[in-house]
Amino acid sequence: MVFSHLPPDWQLPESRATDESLFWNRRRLLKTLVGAGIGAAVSPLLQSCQRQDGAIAIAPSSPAAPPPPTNLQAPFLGVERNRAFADPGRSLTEKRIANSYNNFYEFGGTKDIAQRAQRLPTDPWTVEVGGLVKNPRTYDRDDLYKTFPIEERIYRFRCVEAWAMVVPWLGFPMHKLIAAADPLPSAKFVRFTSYYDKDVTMGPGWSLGRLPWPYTEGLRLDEMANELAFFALGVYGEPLPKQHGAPIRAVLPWKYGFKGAKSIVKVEFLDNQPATFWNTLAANEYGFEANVEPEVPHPRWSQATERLMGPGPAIAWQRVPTLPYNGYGDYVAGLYGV
Ligand SMILES: Nc1nc2c(c(=O)[nH]1)N[C@H]1C(S)=C(S)[C@@H](COP(=O)(O)O)O[C@H]1N2
Ligand SMILES: [Mo]
Repeated sequence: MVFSHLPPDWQLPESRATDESLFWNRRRLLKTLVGAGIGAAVSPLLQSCQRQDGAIAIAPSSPAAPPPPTNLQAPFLGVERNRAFADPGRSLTEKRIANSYNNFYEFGGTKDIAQRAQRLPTDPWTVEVGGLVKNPRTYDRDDLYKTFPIEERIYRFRCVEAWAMVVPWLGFPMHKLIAAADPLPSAKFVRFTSYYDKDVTMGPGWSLGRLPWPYTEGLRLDEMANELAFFALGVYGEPLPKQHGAPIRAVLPWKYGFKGAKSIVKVEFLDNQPATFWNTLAANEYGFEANVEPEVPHPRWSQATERLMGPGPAIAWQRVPTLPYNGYGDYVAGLYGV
């Protein structure tokens, strides 16, 4: 079973080869385990744990340990972790896993786009903030780092494809940008637009040119103003690698991962709900709101549980229950009249 954002009629031969049971194929997994000196002991277990959907389930041997401190690098030296988001209740996903299992459809429909994404030209970079605001402004990369106070937050992350990670982001809450832009009373929504240049992002053999590029996403203004809504400039103590959406991407931990547009070039304040990439492609599969709701199945799979990456030396999946609003209901339920 392919848990892909792309509806079946969009699953071209290339993306059909992206089944995660192929990505995390047995050979690679065994190699990792052998490398860690535990292959021989674990391989019979793997056989018995190979799931029908191809995911490997290994029960965690111990409860989640508190996250280790992140190894901060320049320009993030001295940045503090926000205490409200220091304990996600699960172990941090290993950096090498989060950095190599990505969705970034501009660079292909597979999870292993990290190499290809290195083509993204991030220097110089500008983000144009405008629309219905009193203070339109174009920020370059330095401006982003200097204008907004940067903090670290560990957030749970839930893709609509039912996989999950726990990631330490570095950045600033979106309400800081709202304050700087000073929206007019008529502004009710925001639209984020990702970098797009088909000559750069679409490589040879990659032919999803018919998708509704550029990638756009949006929020209601009150959602954007919520404490959780975050712009990330870094991850795991370092500036965002290109595959994670360098140099700036949105992170909205109570919503499915696709709401978090990567490599943002434009932020526009609008009076109407904007059309968005996945919603335009398949409105019945990807709502505009896209809050994590375990009891509402995706038309092609259940959302009741998720495959959590790691922890431990092996690349492994644990199947864990999905929580309403991804566990962030205390922050956001009020936005939805609950
Ligand atoms: N521009 C752009 N942003 C994007 C995507 C994309 O394909 N293009 N994929 C989204 C999806 S589906 C997910 S799950 C997350 C993945 O983020 P990560 O690869 O950094 O974990 O990015 C989101 N942002
Ligand atoms: Mo996703």
